Amino acid sequence: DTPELVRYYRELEELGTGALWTVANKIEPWEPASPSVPIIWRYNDLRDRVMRALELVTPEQAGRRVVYLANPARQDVVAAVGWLYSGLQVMAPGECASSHRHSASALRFIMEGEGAFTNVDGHKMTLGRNDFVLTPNGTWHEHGVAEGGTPCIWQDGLDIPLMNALDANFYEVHPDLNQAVTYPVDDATATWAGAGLRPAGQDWSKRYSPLFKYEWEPTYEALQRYARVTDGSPYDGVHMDYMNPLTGGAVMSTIGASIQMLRPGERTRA
Ligand code: 1HN
Repeated sequence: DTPELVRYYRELEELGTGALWTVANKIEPWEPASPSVPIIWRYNDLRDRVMRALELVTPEQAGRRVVYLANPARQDVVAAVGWLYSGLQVMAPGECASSHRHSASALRFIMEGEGAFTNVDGHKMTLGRNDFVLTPNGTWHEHGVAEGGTPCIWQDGLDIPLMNALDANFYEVHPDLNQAVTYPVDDATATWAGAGLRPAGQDWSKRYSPLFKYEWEPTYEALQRYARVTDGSPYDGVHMDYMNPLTGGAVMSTIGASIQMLRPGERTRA
């Protein structure tokens, strides 16, 4: 840059402007460029630490006991990768968090424990190991573990960094703290998880899946059945998407979810 250009850039800066040609490659990369770095979080390393939060903080103190996954190259936001947040949450038997909603969409995968439940807009769902559950943007939700259960750990995934980047996130506590159960327990799965069937005349106009809970047994069975007739992807093994049964598309507009099965000895390509 010549002294004249440097002066010019300074003048522009003082006026709250800039010369596009100095930043064009940065703001319009030739290819998508992720600042996140690859990292493996091992459940074996994290599980005991997550459990320790049960003794260290009460739900009242913590709001929720979560150990979040921090991508080391993303110090600017709390993100596991890209614009997605993820964490491991633990709750003890008899605990129930207050109901709330936010513009971030959330999904959860139950890692372990018995007796977990969640209530999404009045649809209470019982949650077992390896179940997958949605709490889409704007839905009231609360989670807990039944008195007779065991400590439960689930992995949360939310599009919090994305919503924050859009200046669109908010968090609201339910006026009644806990919301009523207004439908029969597990009705969403009973209504929308039929094998290729949907209830006649039932409409759904929301932009997320009406099926909030994807149970593990039919999921594992679907993987095994598919594996009988396919070699699977050389990159991803037997790979299936959780879908909105009404559209065949992603479960929510900003976060999709898939399940992968690797068979014994299987090693996939990069
Ligand atoms: C949230 O609402 C949950 O509902 C979990 O359990 C993790 C992380 C950030 C903001 C909201 C939950 C969250 C969260």
